Amino acid sequence: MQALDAKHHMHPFTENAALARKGARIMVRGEGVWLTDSEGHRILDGMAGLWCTNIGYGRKELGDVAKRQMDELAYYNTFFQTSHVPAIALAAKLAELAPGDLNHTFFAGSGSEANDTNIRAVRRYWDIKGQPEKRVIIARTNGYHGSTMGGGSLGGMAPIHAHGGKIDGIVHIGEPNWWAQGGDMTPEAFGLMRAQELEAKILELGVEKVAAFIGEPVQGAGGVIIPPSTYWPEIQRIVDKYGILLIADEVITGFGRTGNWFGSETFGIRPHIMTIAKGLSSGYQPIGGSIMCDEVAEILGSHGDFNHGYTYSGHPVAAAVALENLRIIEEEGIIEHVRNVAHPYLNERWQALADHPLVGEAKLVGLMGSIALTPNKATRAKFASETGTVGYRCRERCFANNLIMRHVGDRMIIAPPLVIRPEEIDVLIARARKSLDECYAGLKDDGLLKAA
Ligand code: PXG
Repeated sequence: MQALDAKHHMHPFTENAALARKGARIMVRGEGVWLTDSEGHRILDGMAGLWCTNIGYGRKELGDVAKRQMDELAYYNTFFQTSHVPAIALAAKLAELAPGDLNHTFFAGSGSEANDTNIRAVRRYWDIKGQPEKRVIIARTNGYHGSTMGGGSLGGMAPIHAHGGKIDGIVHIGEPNWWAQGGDMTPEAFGLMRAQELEAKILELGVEKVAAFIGEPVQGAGGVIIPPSTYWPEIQRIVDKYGILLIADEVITGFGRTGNWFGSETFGIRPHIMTIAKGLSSGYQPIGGSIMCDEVAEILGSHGDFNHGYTYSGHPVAAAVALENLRIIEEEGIIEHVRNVAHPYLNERWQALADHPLVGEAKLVGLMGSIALTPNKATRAKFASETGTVGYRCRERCFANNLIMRHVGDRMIIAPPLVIRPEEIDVLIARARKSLDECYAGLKDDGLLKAA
């Protein structure tokens, strides 16, 4: 299988030639928070796949629902004035779950597609309102919004822009990453300063040019950057003051990840549009969407066709599976489990990792967490080695110890399935600590414990 994979399968965000020499790790089974690979290792998945298997692996109900739906109506579209039961029921359920007047969902097949919908939607919204020059979307460096040309352009990741460029009318302001960028400021002062970059950018461009601001409540792929408490209230104040649209990209933070249905609730954000995917179906089917508030949906729906849509918008099997996933989250009290059991239990142990010589800060919101690796905690120093060298070495130790914990640069990140139990958290922490110890010893041996 490894040879065939190397020969025929192109992996995302991967140097395929290098992977071909090494051989991919092949996953064959999943159960709860556990994966089994082709060599029989039992691996604790500290990343819920790619931040998506919120209810854990192996829930048979979802397969049963998928089979029933395929037997009954495997596919139909939602173009040309038709609809079907799963898409209707899911849209209605999302209106019930989403805060405020976020009552209308435009479905997509993924988070990237949903963000492409958002670009077209916010520009079309201002067109209809007679302000077609309001086209610019302000986003953030090191944000992640997908890898289609639209999603990748909204994202603030230079290596993605370097491959194929970016679409016009999207500009970036700084991220609220106090650990790496806050210098001598307090986190609160730094959070305020970063948020105020939005106001400065609006004034620089002219408010008549600005359509929307987009941000993840907590940057996920950027390294689980939990913003200082001052950040989102100030962003909300600025968005309200200038009357631009606010898009909360909830692809990772939605469906219980932060201890509420949506990260917007955890951080007190009132978006006009929320991007959703991943935990919507717990990854059992590819589905995403944009949940829009009453006013945006009404404007888009009242001036001729909105010229946008995907073959699989509201796919019946994906929608039916997503509904079953939401039923499980709700009826089994999975969000209450995050809030009352898993978060408090993990938080105590996660924060205790900060006593490790390699760990600066250790932070957790709900069940998404990060630790900053550093050669000097007091100064929050970076390593002298190229950024990511130490993180990669730590990730390799985690893999060797059958724990999936990722690295982003020299930060380690986790986002386990929301159903993780205390005894599984003990295993996660024990393996993380062992991996940190081994990484530390290796860095010492190789003379890499130096600050930049
Ligand atoms: N928005 C956010 C906030 C995301 O995290 C997307 C949009 C795009 O979703 P799709 O379904 O098109 O992938 C994401 C996806 C990583 C990683 O390395 C993160 C994502 C995807 C792939 C890798 O952490 N997030």
